[in-house]
Amino acid sequence: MRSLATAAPSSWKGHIMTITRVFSGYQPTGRLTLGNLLGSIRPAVALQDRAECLYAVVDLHALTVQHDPAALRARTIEAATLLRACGLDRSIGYLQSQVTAHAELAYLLECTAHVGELQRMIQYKQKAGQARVNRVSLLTYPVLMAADILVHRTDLVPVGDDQRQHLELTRDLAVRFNRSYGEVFTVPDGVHPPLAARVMDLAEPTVKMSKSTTSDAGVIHLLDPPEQIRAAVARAVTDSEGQVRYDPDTKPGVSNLLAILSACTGVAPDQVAPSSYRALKAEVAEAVVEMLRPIQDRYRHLAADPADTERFLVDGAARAAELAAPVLAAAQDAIGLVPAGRGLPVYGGVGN
Ligand code: AQP
Repeated sequence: MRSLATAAPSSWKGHIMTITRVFSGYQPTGRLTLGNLLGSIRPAVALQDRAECLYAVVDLHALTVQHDPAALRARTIEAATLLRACGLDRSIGYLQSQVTAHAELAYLLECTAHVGELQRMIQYKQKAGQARVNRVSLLTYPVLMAADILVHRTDLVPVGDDQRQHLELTRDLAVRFNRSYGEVFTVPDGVHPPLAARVMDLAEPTVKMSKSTTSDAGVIHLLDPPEQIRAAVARAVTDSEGQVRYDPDTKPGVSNLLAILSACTGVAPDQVAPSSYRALKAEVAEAVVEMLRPIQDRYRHLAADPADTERFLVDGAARAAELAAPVLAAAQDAIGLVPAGRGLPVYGGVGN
């Protein structure tokens, strides 16, 4: 939460007002998963009544690895519709590429970031190691993510555990820019769910569940039919101990199932203790199927009227652009660019 008395766009100056602004982003690199829902979408939905919330399908981020343009477009539309179906319909929702201030601010922040700190990003090291040739954008995308957040003077970012390092970079860049050029950005905080902040892959419980994984065996997508969800949970890797207890270090598979069950039902992991792994899996499968049922119903309803989602996104992009413009202008001004359309000020001269 912040007072906007000093850092406000010029149209707000003079009004002391306090608001909390929330931003979250979802990459259309694949189909949204249970991890995305529990780690970020649900916390973002819960914040809608207490804050001014924005979210974007961050389509530019999906260009950082090899991609198929037609599939990207289809995934983008699916994600935008599905996020509404999950309950993010009282937020300002839009497609990142339609609000150009994100990419414009990213360049200014690239002029603030250091190559070494980007090379240290865990996700960069993981993804860069998988390909023979890497796109420059794979290295720089955490800066674009920082721009996504900072361009709205975001206070709170609902994110899963995997994004902690990127959020820390965002905070570092905001502080560095503010120190060097003057107070432009709000330094944001992360909001992490108490449970299931890192949902693990059911087939490989030491690795996070991911939408762009090469094998789908351990991934639950939000639009998977119930029988597919039941089969994925039934196949989930556990251990040979046979005891249902929560201990992520020594029992990652069972603890992951308990965390998912707990996040779905709201009951603490040590309070949900089915007698056997079989019973645990049955309970997890039903809890996930029941949680996803209304989302899937709503998705089908929304997908039948794409024009409605298009209107929602166009309105969202217009509002997001309006909110971003003064922040981008403040950053451009602070860093030393000559602002457009405000007349050329008389400078004292810089000598030879
Ligand atoms: N397994 C997860 N558990 C909890 N939260 C998760 N998130 C992602 N996976 C999990 C959170 O979902 C939000 C949106 O994620 P993203 O679209 O930015 O992509 P990501 O973090 O890189 O995760 P993915 O789904 O695995 O995408 P790919 O495969 O493209 O890397 C974020 O808040 C994230 O923390």
